[in-house]
Amino acid sequence: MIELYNAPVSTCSQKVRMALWEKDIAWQDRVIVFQRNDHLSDWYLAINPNGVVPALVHDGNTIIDSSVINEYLDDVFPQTPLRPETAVEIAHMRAWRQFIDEVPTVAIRYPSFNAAFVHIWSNMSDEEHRQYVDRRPLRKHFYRRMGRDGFSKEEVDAALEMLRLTVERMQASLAQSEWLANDMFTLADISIMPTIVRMDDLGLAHLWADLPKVGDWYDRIQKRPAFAKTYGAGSRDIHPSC
Ligand SMILES: N[C@@H](CCC(=O)N[C@@H](CS)C(=O)NCC(=O)O)C(=O)O
Repeated sequence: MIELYNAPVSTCSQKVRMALWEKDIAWQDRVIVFQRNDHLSDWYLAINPNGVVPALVHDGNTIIDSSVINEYLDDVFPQTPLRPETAVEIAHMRAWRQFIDEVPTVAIRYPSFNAAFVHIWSNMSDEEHRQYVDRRPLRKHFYRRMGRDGFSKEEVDAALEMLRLTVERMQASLAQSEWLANDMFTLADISIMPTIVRMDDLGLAHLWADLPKVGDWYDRIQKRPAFAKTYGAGSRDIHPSC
C-alpha cells in the first residue's frame, strides 16, 4: 500500500504524483493542508522531520524528498520505466535532475513566494509573522531573507536569469533528443515539469517564447494522460508554501 502525503499546489508533490500516474501505481492521497499547518504538526514531523511535502509511505517504510521518491518508485515498480537503460544514459538523466534540483527548483521559489505570500503577510503583526517563519525547520532562513515585503527586484531578476538559463539548456537538449535527457520520457522531464507549469502560471512563459523546442515539449507533456491527473483541483492556485 502506497500513501502519498502531498499538497495539490506543491511543485515537489506534483513531481511524485506525475510519476505515480505515469507508472499507473495505485496510491492513497493523504492531503496536507498548508493553511492549517499540517506539515508542521507533530504527527507529520514524525513522518518528515523537514516539515515539507511530499512524503511517501510504502508498506510501512517512509521515503522523503521528491527526487529520491521518484527513483524509489522506479526501483520498486518495474512497469513503465522512467529511466533509460544504460549506465551512461542514466548518469546523463541524473545530471539533468541534479541541475533541476539545484537551480530552477530553487529559482522558481523567488517569484512564486512573492506572488503567494506578500499579500497575506500584510495582515499579520510582526510577532505573528515571526512565529509563522520560525517554526519551519528547513525553510525558516529562506523565509527570513524574504522579509515581509518579499524578495527584492535584484533577487527576483537573478532567479529569472537562472530560469532563462534552464530553458536555454532545455532547448539545446531537445534539439538532440525527443525528451529532455533521452528519446524516452524520463524522470528528468518529470523533474522540470512543475517549474515550467509554475512559470506559465506566473506569466513567465515569455522566457521561452523564442525557444520552440521548449514550447513543443510543454505542449507534448500537457497531452500525456498523467498530466491532467497530476494537476487536479487546486493544483494551479498559487498560494503559500508552494
Ligand atoms: N527537497 C524536498 C523539498 C520539498 C519542499 O520544498 N516542499 C514544499 C512544497 S513544494 C513545502 O512543503 N514547503 C513547506 C514550507 O515552505 O513551509 C523535495 O524535493 O521533496
